Amino acid sequence: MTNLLIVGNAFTEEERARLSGAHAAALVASPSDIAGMDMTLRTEVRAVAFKGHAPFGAEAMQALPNLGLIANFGVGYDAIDVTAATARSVAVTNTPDVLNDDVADLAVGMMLAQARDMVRGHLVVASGKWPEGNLPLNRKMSGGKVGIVGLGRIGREIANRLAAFKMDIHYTSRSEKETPGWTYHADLKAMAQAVDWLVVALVGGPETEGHVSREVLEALGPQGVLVNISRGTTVDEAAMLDLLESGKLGGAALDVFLNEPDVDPRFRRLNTVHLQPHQGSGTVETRRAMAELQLANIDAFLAGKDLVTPVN
Ligand code: 8YV
Repeated sequence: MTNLLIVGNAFTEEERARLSGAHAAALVASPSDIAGMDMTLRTEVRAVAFKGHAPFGAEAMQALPNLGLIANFGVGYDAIDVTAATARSVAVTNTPDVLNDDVADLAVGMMLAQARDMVRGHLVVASGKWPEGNLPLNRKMSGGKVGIVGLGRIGREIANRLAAFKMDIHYTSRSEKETPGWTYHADLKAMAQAVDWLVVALVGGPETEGHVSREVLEALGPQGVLVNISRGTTVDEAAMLDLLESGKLGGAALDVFLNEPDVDPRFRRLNTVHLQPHQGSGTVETRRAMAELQLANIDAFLAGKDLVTPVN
């Protein structure tokens, strides 16, 4: 009896083997493939292990009449229609906390890479072109002013790291938090005006779509740098590209984009950006911890026990 459906071609060989070693499992590449599966198999499935960013909506859920759990591989579950899941009494779980350090590390690394022009520096040395001349001088990061957009678990890890770089920490959040002397802003545009760096650490989904608007980016200005490690949807990407191209926004360091992995080609022509292929959580250690947490939720559900990290 196949009680687990593995959904998503983003799973590695090892992750798939671990899941199907623990539970009798079938596999499909995407949520949109579920409705086309054999009816008997669809009826057997009680839990889904999901990885990736393809939309998982009501139609895919309906095609699995005995579905009780969608276990997401990732902290962000914006691809899953949680309202539809809740309406069908389908539980959703995610993998919070285990990735906070890696995502925060990458954010800081991207900031340094952007400010210090590290990729071009590497290329100059690696290509043997250093004797032809030095790089133009770059910009100092330590001691600058940074605004964290969304002081959740990842935002706080980023802020803690940047405090060690002697940066002046500002933040927006649903409510003011207890912090060691950091400045709370109720208004994002006002914060953007006050800082040199804006680091987006919001959840994805409709409630944060376009939160970093053209107006906010203009307020950040020609000396400002936008950093995004959350979801491409949180930023008005077209406005960001316009402003980067015209020099009205100083730069960007991005791990996430609107149309991943088909990133807007306009990004490639800019030399004020540092770009990463959505790899914030992409270390061996963290992906293993995420896989373990996903499986722990599936194990608990299929054994009738409490879920480890429920969302709804
Ligand atoms: C992805 C992420 O889960 O956790 C998240 O929200 O965006 C990532 O860690 C990972 O890329 C697998 O899709």
